[in-house]
Amino acid sequence: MRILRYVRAGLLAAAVSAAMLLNACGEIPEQYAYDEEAPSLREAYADYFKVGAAINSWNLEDPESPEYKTIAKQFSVLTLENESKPENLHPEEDRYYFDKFDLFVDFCEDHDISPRGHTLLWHTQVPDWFFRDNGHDASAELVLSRIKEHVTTIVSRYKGRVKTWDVVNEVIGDDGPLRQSEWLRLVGDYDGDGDDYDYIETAFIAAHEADPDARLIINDYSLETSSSKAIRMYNAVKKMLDDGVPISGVGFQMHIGNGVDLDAMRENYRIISRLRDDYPEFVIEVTELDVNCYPWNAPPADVEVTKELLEQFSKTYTDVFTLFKELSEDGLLDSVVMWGLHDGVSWLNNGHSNYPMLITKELKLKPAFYDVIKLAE
Ligand code: 9MR
Repeated sequence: MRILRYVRAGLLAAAVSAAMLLNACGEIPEQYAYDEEAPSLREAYADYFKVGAAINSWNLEDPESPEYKTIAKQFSVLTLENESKPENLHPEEDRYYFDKFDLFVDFCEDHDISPRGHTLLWHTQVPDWFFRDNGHDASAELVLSRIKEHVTTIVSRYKGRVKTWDVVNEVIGDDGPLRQSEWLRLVGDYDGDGDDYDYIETAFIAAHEADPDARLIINDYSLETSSSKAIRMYNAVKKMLDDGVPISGVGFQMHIGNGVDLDAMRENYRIISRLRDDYPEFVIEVTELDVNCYPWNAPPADVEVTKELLEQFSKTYTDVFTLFKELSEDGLLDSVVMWGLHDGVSWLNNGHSNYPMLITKELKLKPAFYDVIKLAE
């Protein structure tokens, strides 16, 4: 036990001195993300794409707080991390709670930031009432009419103000074509046309009718690393587009590991971008980028911030931003959102502290932040 503690302390000391070394060389200034002289991601990437983060409404309450100032300075697009999901916006069938989302949209308008709506439908963070009728399974008709009412009410409230919606989240299967969810189980192939996309189609059609100018996204994870999942996404979207369903683009969540195979990733983006062959306006968005520095399936322990990790981390971020620039130059990508404001609030801190964002938990800029800024120049 004691030996382990000494090993951990030694590694921590090594990590700290690695960070100090960088500063002592004068390469990395000690800056906070909200400092006036600090570089701004939104400014650096203005010619390529909007850059943003997932935040929470409590970050927007005090204009003097470091979080508020960081958000206003660094970002041109924002997502609410949890407060615009079905369980929060629409927890009971006849009750909506819009106050947090209203505050968020007002803040965005005051700061020339694009608000994203995340997410109209998901298999998780969704209240059970959608699927039940007097203690029994709801019929397909009832589920579809509830989807229509839910989507119409929310999208029409923010018509012209929230220009992009994640209409459905994580509906593609990890093995089969679609995820097995309550939506799928209860609605199935309702129109009898041979596919099971009916609940997804209903959501997109309702969103489009409520705001014909809104960008409507189908959002999912692992598209960048699993070509079979990217192909399943391509097939589903192609079929729906051919059937006239108004899908504007695919969201790549991009919850990635520390170290990427850029060529393989580029190929997976190409699979989705082939939708442009028939639908020239089709877009891609990056919706939830973060870099998990913790190996999958390893037992909980804090990430050791070694020199090697720092270098790999910077390389991972610059690799993916290199790809984003290419996609932007091809006219495919105009929005990149990171999933969290700083390390301290990332969802990846479960049971151990992680190092996934470009900004530390003290709101200091990391070396990788400066590398990403340099890449834009
Ligand atoms: O970051 C969100 C976390 O606070 C919630 O507990 C979690 C609930 O499942 O959802 C997280 O956000 C998810 C996003 O909405 C969809 N893609 C995966 C994200 C990380 O889990």
